[in-house]
Amino acid sequence: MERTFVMVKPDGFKRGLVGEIISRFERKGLVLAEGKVMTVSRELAERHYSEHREKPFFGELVDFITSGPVFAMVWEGPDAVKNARSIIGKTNPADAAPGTIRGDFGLVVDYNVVHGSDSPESAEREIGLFFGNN
Ligand code: RTP
Ligand code: MG
Repeated sequence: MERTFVMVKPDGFKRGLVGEIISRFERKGLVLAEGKVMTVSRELAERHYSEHREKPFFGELVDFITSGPVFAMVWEGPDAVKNARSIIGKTNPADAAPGTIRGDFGLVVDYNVVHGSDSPESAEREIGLFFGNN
């Protein structure tokens, strides 16, 4: 059994996509373990995205993720990280297949609706950041 961290980003929250997104993970068979509405502080955003600190888009990414409420979740199941990433789709919605969340609901990379951890190690780190180490 594995855990992953998933977050509906401010664009997805504002558009009322939280229920649709939860439903897609549930239909796949993953199990919701934690979920909460929150606003991400700049400090948390910078820690969450620390791997991207040197990228040209880092400032805009932090501005965006702190711009409004998000819905943070922990999902559990076999290969939870990989299964969640395949439900979410490729980073740029223009490359994401129809049937994925980004393929169905996104247009541009800056507003790609949802985040999913990229490895079991990242998942545990991100769950710790957003939900504490329980
Ligand atoms: P995420 O972390 O949000 O689940 O997305 P990801 O793994 O598919 O993509 P990652 O490389 O980790 O990038 C994190 C987020 O940064 C924004 N981004 N913008 N302007 C750009 O070229 C660019 N590249 C990435 C996206 O919002 C991406 O989700
Ligand atoms: Mg990532």
